[in-house]
Amino acid sequence: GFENELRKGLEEYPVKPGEKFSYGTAGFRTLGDTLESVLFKVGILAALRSKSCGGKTIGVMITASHNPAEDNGVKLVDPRGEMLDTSWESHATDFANAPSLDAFIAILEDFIRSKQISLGTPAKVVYARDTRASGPKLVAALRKGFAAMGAVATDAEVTTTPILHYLVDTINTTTQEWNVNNLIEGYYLKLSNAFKRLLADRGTSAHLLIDCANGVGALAAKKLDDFLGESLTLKLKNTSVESTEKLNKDCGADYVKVGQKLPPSLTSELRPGQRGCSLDGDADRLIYYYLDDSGKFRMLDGDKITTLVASFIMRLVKDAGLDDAEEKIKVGVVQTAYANGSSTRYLSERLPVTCVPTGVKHLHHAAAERYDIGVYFEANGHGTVLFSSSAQHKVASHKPSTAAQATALGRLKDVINVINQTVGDALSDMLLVEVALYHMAYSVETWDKLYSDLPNRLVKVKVGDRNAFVTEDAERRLVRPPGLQAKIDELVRRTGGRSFVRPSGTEDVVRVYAEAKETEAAIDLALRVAGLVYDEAGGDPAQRPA
Ligand code: G16
Repeated sequence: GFENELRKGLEEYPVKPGEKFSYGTAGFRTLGDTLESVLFKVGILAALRSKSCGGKTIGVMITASHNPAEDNGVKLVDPRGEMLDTSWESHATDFANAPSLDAFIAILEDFIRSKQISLGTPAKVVYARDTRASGPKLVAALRKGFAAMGAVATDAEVTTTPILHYLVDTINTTTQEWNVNNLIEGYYLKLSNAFKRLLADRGTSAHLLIDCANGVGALAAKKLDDFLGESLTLKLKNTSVESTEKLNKDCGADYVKVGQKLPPSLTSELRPGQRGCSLDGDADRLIYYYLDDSGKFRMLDGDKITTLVASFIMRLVKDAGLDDAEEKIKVGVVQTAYANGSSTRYLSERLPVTCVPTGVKHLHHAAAERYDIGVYFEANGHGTVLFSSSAQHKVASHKPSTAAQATALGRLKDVINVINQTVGDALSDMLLVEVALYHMAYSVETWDKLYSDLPNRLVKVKVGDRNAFVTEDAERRLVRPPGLQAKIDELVRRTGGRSFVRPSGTEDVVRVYAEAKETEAAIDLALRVAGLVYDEAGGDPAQRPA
């Protein structure tokens, strides 16, 4: 039976000649129309992952996040809501690239043996997709993979990536009877109830403009708005989810972060001093901004969010009396090489800071390993806060000795509930920012002025083979191609500033980042380094970055 199902699936979803897939920073990601064969096999892999985790529920999210509308992707979510164990990634790649039924069965058998997976264990999965047009077809292929393995599958339909991560964690920990709609409602209740308590004494309701990137975040933000009542009034823009071609088009968190500018659709919406924010296509990234007195656009990215959130949490820990010798809770920050140098400097003077390679899984892991409370954000706005179980226990059992301590402790408990600890969650992060601003008594300008960003530039270089670029030291240095790093060092030495080069894990490009004291110098450095990369990769001189 099983082999027959596999045969049928592989006949229906063959790997086409020349196709090559790779499980990267955020799973498989490429043109949506090419992904059906991958989804069928991901269905099988997710079921095997569930079996190997003793029948725990595994998540599958179909999305290409901030990437263009015609792209799509898929990633697996492990039982506690975290990204798939990295030791399974190369197997996912092998599965996807198996060219024939025989090759696939050989890989499968070998894999099942090496991981000692007992096929008799039941498999459970929960899956969701974003609003992309290719989504339904990919879901159909995924379900056939589940069916071939006899997995019990729960459909969370069209929802955000962070909600899917939350669902996986909740399904695996709840002791109650559940259905997916109740669990999703529980998510909104958890966030909004804690938020309302934290802002109970604010009085006036604030307005917040949200650019929903014409994606699934629009649906979730609308729902959240209903739960928030008068505690916060959301003004939603770029909510055209039906026009699927508009997804991330001239809007969304990546557009704002990379272009360092306001989406044109918001220019007549945002008034000076008012704050707004952008979500990305699956609502796991968040970028804030405002217009200053002179009408100039000011961006508050993941680094600024880290700074605000870490300061707020450190203050609560201190005010609650949890930073004394006995119960000391250590708060720390995790960043990547993309973090603005000014943010790293500001933060390092106040708390421990760790730098890790790009990809939420790396930040999440470091935050969990190193700190009691780990605040992690990528500069692109993807991040959250992790509370270790010992920190959560200390918060739960701490006996405050003054009324002020009791208040701070109560707030800390609510803050934990506002946060989606499983993964970066734009809507949860947005509530957290609003809470932090209120309790720190910061205006958006005060927040912005905690430190000034160094001017910076991010450039993409299209090369023949991005895998020729290999990094070390948390992606801050290249080890291959040989000799290239020395040339970059020489440029940096001459112009000042900082620059690094790394292959993207989600797009077929090499990324170049540069920052310097002056904008001109940052742009110049980025372009010069991009030129070096281009020459090294032997590209067409006509397309050399300039
Ligand atoms: C994904 C990852 C992020 C990463 C980003 C860009 O984001 O989840 O951790 O920063 O890709 O990665 P790269 O530079 O390797 O292409 P998202 O929001 O697209 O899922």
